[in-house]
Amino acid sequence: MKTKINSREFNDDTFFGNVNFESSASKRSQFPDDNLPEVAMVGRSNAGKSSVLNALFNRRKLAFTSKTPGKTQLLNFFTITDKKKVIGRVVDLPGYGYAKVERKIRENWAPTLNDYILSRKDLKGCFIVMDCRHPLGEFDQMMLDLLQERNIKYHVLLNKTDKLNNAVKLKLKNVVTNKLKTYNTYYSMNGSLSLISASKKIGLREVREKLLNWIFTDTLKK
Ligand SMILES: Nc1nc2c(ncn2[C@@H]2O[C@H](COP(=O)(O)OP(=O)(O)OP(=O)(O)O)[C@@H](O)[C@H]2O)c(=O)[nH]1
Ligand SMILES: [Mg+2]
Repeated sequence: MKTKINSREFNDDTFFGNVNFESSASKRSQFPDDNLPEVAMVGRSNAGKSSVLNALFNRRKLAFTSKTPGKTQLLNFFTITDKKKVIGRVVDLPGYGYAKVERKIRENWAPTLNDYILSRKDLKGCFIVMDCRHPLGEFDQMMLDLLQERNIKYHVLLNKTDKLNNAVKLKLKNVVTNKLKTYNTYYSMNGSLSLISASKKIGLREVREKLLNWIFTDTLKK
C-alpha cells in the first residue's frame, strides 16, 4: 500500500493536472452518489478555499474566486483522475461566516453545509482554510466540532502568508499549533496545520501529500 503512495511525486503535474469539474449542488439530493473517496475545502468566506484548490491542481480557473466574499454559493464537485481512472473527488464548499451574502442564500446553504459534513459517508478529510490574519475564528471552531462528531480527519491551512513577515509567521505557527494541540487532546483528534500562500504557491507540497494520503489510503484498502 505504501509503495504506491510513495511512488507519487507530490509535485507531479501529471497527477495534479487531472481534475475536472463534475457538478454543482445546493442540496443533498444533488450530491454525487457513489463510493469515491472525497476531500473537502471548508472555511470562512474569502479565506481562499477556491484559490487553494486552483493552486493545488495547477489551474487558474478551475474553481472561481473573487475579492468579494460569498463567491462560492453552491457545493462544487470535481473528480480526480489517475491513469484514466476516476479515483477520488474534491469539493469546494461555500464559505461560512459572511453576513452580507443574501439571507435567502445563506439560509439555504448553512443547513446544506452541515448536512454535507454530517452525512457524507465517503468524506475522508477536510482542509480548513483560514486567512492567516484571522486564524481559528468562532465559525472555524464550530466546523471543528462538526468534524469531531464524525471523527473526520482535518488539516488547517493558514493561507495568505505572503502578507506576513517571517517573524510573524513563526509566532503564528506556534500559537495555532498550541491551540490545535489542546483541541486535539480534548477531542482525541489528530489534526495538523500548514502555512501556505495560494497566490504565491508556497507550502503546497505537504498539502498535496496529505490529499494523496487521504484519497489513496482509502482506494488501496478496497
Ligand atoms: N494575498 C493573497 N490573497 C489570496 C490568497 N489566496 C486567495 N487570495 C485572495 O482572497 C480572495 C478570496 O479568495 P477565494 O479563493 O475566492 O476565497 P473563498 O474562500 O473561496 O471565498 P468564498 O467562495 O466566498 O467562500 C481573492 O481575492 C483571492 O485572490 C493568498 O494566498 N494570498
Ligand atoms: Mg470560493
